[in-house]
Amino acid sequence: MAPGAALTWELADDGVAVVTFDLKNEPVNKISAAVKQDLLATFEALEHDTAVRAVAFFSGKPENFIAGADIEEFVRLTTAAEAERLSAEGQELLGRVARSPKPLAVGIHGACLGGGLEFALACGYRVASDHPRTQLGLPEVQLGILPGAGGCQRLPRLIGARAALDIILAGKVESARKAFRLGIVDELVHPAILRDVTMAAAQRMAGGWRPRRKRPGGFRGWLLDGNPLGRRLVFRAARKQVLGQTHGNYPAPLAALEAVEHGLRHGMTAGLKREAQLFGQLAVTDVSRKLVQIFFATTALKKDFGIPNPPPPTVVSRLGVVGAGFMGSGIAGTAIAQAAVDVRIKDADLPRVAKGLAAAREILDDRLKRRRITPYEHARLIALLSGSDHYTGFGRAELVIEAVFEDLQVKQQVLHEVETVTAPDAVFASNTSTILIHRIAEAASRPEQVIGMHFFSPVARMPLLEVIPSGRTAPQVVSTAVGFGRRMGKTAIVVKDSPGFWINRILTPYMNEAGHLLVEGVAIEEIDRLMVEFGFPVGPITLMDEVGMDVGEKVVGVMHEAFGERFAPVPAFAGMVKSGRLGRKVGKGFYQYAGGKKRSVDSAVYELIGAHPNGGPRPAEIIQRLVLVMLNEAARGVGEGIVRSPRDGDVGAIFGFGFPAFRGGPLRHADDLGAARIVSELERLAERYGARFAPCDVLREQAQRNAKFHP
Ligand code: 3H9
Repeated sequence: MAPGAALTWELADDGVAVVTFDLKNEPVNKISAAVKQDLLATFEALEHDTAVRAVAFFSGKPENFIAGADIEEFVRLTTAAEAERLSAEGQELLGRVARSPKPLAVGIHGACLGGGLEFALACGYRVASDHPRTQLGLPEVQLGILPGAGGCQRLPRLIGARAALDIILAGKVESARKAFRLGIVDELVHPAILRDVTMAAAQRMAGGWRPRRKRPGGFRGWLLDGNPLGRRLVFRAARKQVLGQTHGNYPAPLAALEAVEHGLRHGMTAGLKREAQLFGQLAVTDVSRKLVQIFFATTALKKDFGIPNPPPPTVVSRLGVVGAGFMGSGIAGTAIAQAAVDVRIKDADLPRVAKGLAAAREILDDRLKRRRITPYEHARLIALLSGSDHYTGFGRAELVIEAVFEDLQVKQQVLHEVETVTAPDAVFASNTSTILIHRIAEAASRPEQVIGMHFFSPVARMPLLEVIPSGRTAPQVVSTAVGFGRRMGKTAIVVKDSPGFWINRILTPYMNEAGHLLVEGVAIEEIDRLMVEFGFPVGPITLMDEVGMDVGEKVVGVMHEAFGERFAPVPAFAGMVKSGRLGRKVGKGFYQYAGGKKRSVDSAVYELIGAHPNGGPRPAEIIQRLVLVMLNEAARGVGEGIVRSPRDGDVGAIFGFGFPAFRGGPLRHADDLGAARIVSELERLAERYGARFAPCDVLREQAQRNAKFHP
């Protein structure tokens, strides 16, 4: 083998060549140009070696199979033609693997993603370990591209168009168990016997045996996607769904759909050609560049503890949660589901504890229902959950998170109680959204152990965690909070202890502006529709209903007090709270809710807030006001050091409330618009609508120096 080569092979006694892929000095195996050369040379040698009768292929990495094509390589491409060539070369290589006279069996343990799965699909037989780390999928559309090495062709042929589109169009990654159920994997085994089972399959194939696979989906599968008529319906439905979800902002899913459809209609060769063309077009789009930047930003955050020279985090094996409400139970259930830690919930009385335990359990039941965990794992995890109306069991907790009523005195009282029952080095984290951490810590006997961990609702689904050290928090406490948040599956950003932290700081002016627009006569649905088209998952009025008007009122109040007039609440909103229209949780807000679903706007609301929908400003002006007021506050926040970097600010906004990912986050979007343009627009808006639009110093300086947040 060539020195430094990523692939090595040796011949076992029975004519099976064992190939190992291990990219040296890299944490994961990825397919770069050099690896492609290596693969080609290796397969040529195997083909020519008459002693080789079959091949068994493994990764040399203990926890990773192949993470796909090398992303860094394709972001360097500058033209669609270059990108198309890259895709065609990948297809050619995998075509060769698929046509190889020496049959291949792969043993998959760890992540098998993108080009990695496309490689596995080109092989004759796939064995996967049933380890939780073994995940298979085609996440390409999450990067704004499509599976460009034959994935859009081979996956639908293997598992049927419907199941393949489900994975490709959403960029899904599935557990090995699900992949086995879908027919992507031929055998699912314990990691301890992965090698032996793969070798045995290769031996059988060396003897002429070939796997016989059933038609995907049985008769129903044939009816729907085994014939042209059924397929047409499948594609029509998929296209409609994609457009409904992306509003035309993300070109990759539609292009992937086209690549799959073209291949099934015109055959493999034509399909591959179209796939490569579309890959080429997508790879150089601005959307793809933005999504790749987010991938690298979140990857960097996985290793970043938010402080210089972070001490190793304390390993949390027992978590105490005080407050069995919606947030507390969400934190408890998610901590068990993701980190498998022992959790004890405490609340003032047993009925509340019982309710919290039931809600936490629902998170685990949901995982079971979605078959993310087995009944055995479910039973094991449920056993980790307990609760009480006193603090028994808290003495052994390394971390306690409080999620009690948003009141300084109440929180300080809980802190005092927790300190008396926990070990001196236990961490106390507050899930407050409105109270400053240093204020809570004023009541602490061990203030260095106090920190903020601000989760978002619903905890099980929202991917962001704000970690807020006060000026006195010990570095190890920061590492512990970030580390544990990460184990809970969250992307954690460390933010400054300042009113609203990062997310509420930039959301509040946006929500308030929606209120101003309402009062000026813009219809509720119109405001929401425009922002959904801009790329938000829901509009600001729907978001208010989700958050709850009472919570919103509290947040605005705090911000108004801290920052003055530009945060002044819209008076009309007070009526909503007074009349009990708190939002989804009570079944009525701006919209009506029935059976857990959002229904139409409740027109009675207009009277309540004294507004009369009459059109209001032009759509472009509405969008501009909502977006620029947020960008202005975000820029101001960066200037104040609320986030440690524009990277954290962008990732936070995308994961915290769904700022459109294809725009790269509020600060990248500001860079795209340009500070000079934003400043002049803000000045115009300030003249027309008031000082809340006055451009902040950070933007003014940037405009002067022609500077950017992300140089
Ligand atoms: C593709 O395949 C296109 C094809 O269809 C067609 C082409 C023609 N490339 O996340 P981690 C780096 S597109 C380059 O901390 P984990 C990562 O940046 C690809 N680098 O580890 C980090 O670098 P550093 C489709 C990559 O264990 C280091 O590896 N595939 C790639 O938490 C460790 O990463 C994907 O989208 C890559 N493909 O998670 C999968 N993958 O140490 C992307 C990783 O310098 N990758 N790196 O900061 C992942 O989802 C996760 O990294 C993975 C491991 C689950 C694999």
